[in-house]
Amino acid sequence: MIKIKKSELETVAVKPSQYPPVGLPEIAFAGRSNVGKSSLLNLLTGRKALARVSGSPGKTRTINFYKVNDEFRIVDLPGYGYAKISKSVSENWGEMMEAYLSSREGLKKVIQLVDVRHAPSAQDVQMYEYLKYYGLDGIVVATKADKVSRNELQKCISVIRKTLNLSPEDKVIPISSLKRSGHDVLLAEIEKLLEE
Ligand SMILES: Nc1nc2c(ncn2[C@@H]2O[C@H](COP(=O)(O)OP(=O)(O)O)[C@@H](O)[C@H]2O)c(=O)[nH]1
Ligand SMILES: [Mg+2]
Repeated sequence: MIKIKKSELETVAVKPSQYPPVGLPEIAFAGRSNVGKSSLLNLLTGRKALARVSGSPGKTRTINFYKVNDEFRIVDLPGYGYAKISKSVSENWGEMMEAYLSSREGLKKVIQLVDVRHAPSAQDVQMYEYLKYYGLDGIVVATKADKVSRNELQKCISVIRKTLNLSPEDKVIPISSLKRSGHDVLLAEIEKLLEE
């Protein structure tokens, strides 16, 4: 299993000219604002405050590139689904995502995060369709797994599978950043991707 020994915020970008140089494989995280992307990043890297965890959703309007072990990058994509943003901001979000997802060299996979408790939203479904279109789909993380009981968990996962229209080979990995559980499964998947 990979051990994350070193991690740092390398670059904050809003357009391709600001991306870090290609050459390292990248794994990106996508999901609605407040779904738990920053918390998961901190859990994976074993750092309390590498990524800023926010009580008020919708703050991250940038693509954040984190360099891990000088070997690969985890890329925190801007969150979607925050109601209070203006039209120009959401258009800009679309352009930013398109620019990154459509042509980023070295991008191996986009891990989509959804809240375990709720059926994925229309925007989650749309995001996943988009990932499929680019061949970047296949791994979904169900966040905040501590919020449901063991019994409920399987039911929640099957709702996620149905709503996102997942294939049997697609993976749904429940993780709790609060209880610090499940991330080993994701790390093993990331390791596999990096070996490909
Ligand atoms: N109970 C619980 N809360 C979480 C978990 N992960 C994140 N949160 C909370 O959800 C909120 C949003 O988290 P954040 O990581 O900033 O989400 P982001 O907007 O997707 O980056 C914060 O209040 C976190 O403390 C989790 O695994 N369990
Ligand atoms: Mg965040």
